[in-house]
Amino acid sequence: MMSNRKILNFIDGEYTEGTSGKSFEVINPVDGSISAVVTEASAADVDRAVTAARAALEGEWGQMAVKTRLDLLDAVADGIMAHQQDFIDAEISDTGKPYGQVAHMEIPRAADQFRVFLKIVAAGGKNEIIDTLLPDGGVAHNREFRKPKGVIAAVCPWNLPLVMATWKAAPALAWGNTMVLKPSEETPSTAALLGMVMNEAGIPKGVFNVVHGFGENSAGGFLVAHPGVDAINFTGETRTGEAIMKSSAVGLRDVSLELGGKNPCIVFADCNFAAAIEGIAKSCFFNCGQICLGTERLYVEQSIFDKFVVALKNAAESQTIGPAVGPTHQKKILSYYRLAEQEGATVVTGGGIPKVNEALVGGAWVQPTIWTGLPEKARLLKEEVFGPCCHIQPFVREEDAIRMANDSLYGLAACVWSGDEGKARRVAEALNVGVCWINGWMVRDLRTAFGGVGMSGIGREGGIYSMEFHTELKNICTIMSPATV
Ligand code: NAD
Ligand code: 6OH
Repeated sequence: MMSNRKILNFIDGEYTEGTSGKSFEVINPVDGSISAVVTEASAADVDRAVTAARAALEGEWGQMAVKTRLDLLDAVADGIMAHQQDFIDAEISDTGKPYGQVAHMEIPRAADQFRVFLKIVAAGGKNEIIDTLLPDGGVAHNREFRKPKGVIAAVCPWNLPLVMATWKAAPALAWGNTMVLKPSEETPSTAALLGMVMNEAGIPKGVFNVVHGFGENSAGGFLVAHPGVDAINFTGETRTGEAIMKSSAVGLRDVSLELGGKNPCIVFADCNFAAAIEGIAKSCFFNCGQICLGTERLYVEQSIFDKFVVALKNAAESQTIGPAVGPTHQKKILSYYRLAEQEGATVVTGGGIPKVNEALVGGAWVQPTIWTGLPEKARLLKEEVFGPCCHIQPFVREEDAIRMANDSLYGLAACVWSGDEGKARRVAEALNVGVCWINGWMVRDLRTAFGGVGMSGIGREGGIYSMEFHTELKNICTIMSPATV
């Protein structure tokens, strides 16, 4: 069925068709129907968006009192919640996610992100004053001072569309920058709605712009290559991150990269078994496994291995999950399901497409899947699937579990389940990741540092760490005459 929902670029405070004359379709992954038609931005449209962002920075937004700016962002948070039903409908239509997840977690968190960052800005930075004693008896006061970085390009993935868009927009705007956002071509709807909320909240035109399209030779590529962009904030695949980093080298623009993961989870026999199964089922299957923090490699102490495999199988088979984001990603997940079998895995459960009723057969459905029996060098244990699946490996010695968990080029997140706090901490400290949860998963305090090591990225987002990326630090050195000291 053809949708008549049309999604436009949002440039300089106005929705616009742009100049490319090109458009593309968004597929509803629940049944394969067309949910929207999107206007693709041309290089000229991207240029207009960057130019508008620059003008806003040099105009009203740049001159605005910080308190006024933060009040406007508070109104943006309220505006998201005032339009929450529109955001929920748009997100579900693009992603096929379960209603409760979008309504109770993702949309409220998007609004909250504005509140969290405006509070951090309001609380003030960690700027230092250093006094230098001068030979003439005077003193120089060195005061650290932060300015907005400038025009920020934010390029987002499809797995948590509004959460990711606002995770980028809230700190960028709170620290006084302007921005151009490029949402994923698979999930453009909620970022587009954000333009309306910005206008209603009274954010000056040009501060927040949205351009739609693909990566290379399209809106994403045009945006990251634009010389008017001062810094690029990217979340997505590692390969794309590498391409974006190359782009950012031209003109020496700063870059923040939140990339993929192949996250391990170590389960000791002394864990709270029921809590571990419940938490691990979530970390493997939540959001159809399409979450960078999700678990794909489990290392389970030998003495509980058989019992654990049966219990996680039962948990997997009772999951209600949405579809993958679309047919292309569904194919990618299924190709890994085939690879697992080619590499000799035992399929504990799943491994294919679930039976769905006739109206949904065109959807991007995949089964929650568990494997055992792969050698550690198997490709399946090295590459990110980004689907609802995991492999379970037994271990006997703690050091072997740590070694296998760390045998990855990625290093985003990990989990350790154990009733022995000292052991759990010791293991957590030994894992090469940006975040490690002990006896839980995905507890996110937005003030904490978030990011990965190795192929999982560069830089940290969250709390005061977002300030580092979104501001330029300068030193203002005032030389006081001896008489005034
Ligand atoms: P992707 O890299 O394919 O696309 C992300 C965005 O980059 C899209 O908007 C896309 O259009 C754009 N893009 C692609 N090529 C580009 C180019 N050459 N120049 C500029 N822009 C370009 O990622 P995805 O498939 O949307 O998301 C899934 C991936 O994202 C997974 O690997 C996942 O682990 C990762 N991810 C990481 C985090 C994190 O915080 N570490 C969070 C969410 C997703
Ligand atoms: C990636 O898929 C998940 C990202 C999550 C966050 O950025 C977060 O802040 O929780």
